[in-house]
Amino acid sequence: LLLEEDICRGLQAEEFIPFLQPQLDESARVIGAEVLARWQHPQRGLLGPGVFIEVAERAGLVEQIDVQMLHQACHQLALWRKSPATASLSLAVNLSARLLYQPDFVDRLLRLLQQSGANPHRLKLELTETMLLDDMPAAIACMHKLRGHGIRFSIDDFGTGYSSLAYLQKLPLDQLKIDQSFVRELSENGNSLAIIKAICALAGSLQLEVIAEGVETDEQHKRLWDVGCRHFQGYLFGRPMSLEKFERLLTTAG
Ligand code: G
Ligand code: G
Ligand code: MN
Ligand code: NA
Repeated sequence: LLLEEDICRGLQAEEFIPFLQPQLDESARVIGAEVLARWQHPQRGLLGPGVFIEVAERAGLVEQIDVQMLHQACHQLALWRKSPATASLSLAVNLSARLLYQPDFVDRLLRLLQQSGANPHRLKLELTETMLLDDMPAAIACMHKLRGHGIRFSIDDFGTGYSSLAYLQKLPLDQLKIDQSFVRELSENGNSLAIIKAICALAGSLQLEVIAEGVETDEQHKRLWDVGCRHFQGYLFGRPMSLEKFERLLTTAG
């Protein structure tokens, strides 16, 4: 209860901020970042989602965290849009099912994009398979509307849910995100490589982009490359970092 109340207070005080983890393309250029929430707690310091996401979910507060991340992401995209050096950067925001299924979510997000001046084509939403299966028809309708405005969709933690692959035909998707558990076992376990290979082949034939997360070593990077993966995220390229640090990385990597 205490943590719940503290999250409420933190939301009011706007203590939740986005950290950005770089995402790279085939030529190792930074093409954007995943937004990962952090809580700048006045007493406890900087807290990661491990401390608050589950409690926030149970308390029905995670939607508000997501909304605050969306606001800050759109604000940042609008600023980046003004300079040719940053105008093509995209941001991927994690969404909880609860937010996606709010009846006014589509209108609210479209209004946010319009008011912030962000380019909708630079916003990606990360959803999980299990969340989409809760109410597939609603998810499809929502995604079609947003995609009509240029917003893109990625399936997070792909391959870890208990879902069938049938939904891949039905959902308007842009990207599959290979779960880091497969990447982690890449060097030890032949099965992980086979699974990643299959995901890349599947994505290729469905004309979806693939990104691997949790890439920590050159060897993992190379193996992913060899099976056709061309987008990467992981400690090898950068940890989740403050906006200031991310922008410094852009200028030094530029
Ligand atoms: O950085 P990492 O520890 O940063 O994130 C841990 C988990 O928290 C991940 O599964 C990530 O998807 C989730 N997460 C991080 N930020 C957000 C957010 O803004 N909204 C939601 N719903 N989940 C988030
Ligand atoms: O949204 P999602 O569940 O995919 O969140 C990604 C999580 O993975 C975050 O907690 C992030 O900090 C973490 N992460 C990102 N890159 C790496 C990595 O290279 N290695 C490990 N172990 N964790 C990572
Ligand atoms: Mn994610
Ligand atoms: Na993930």
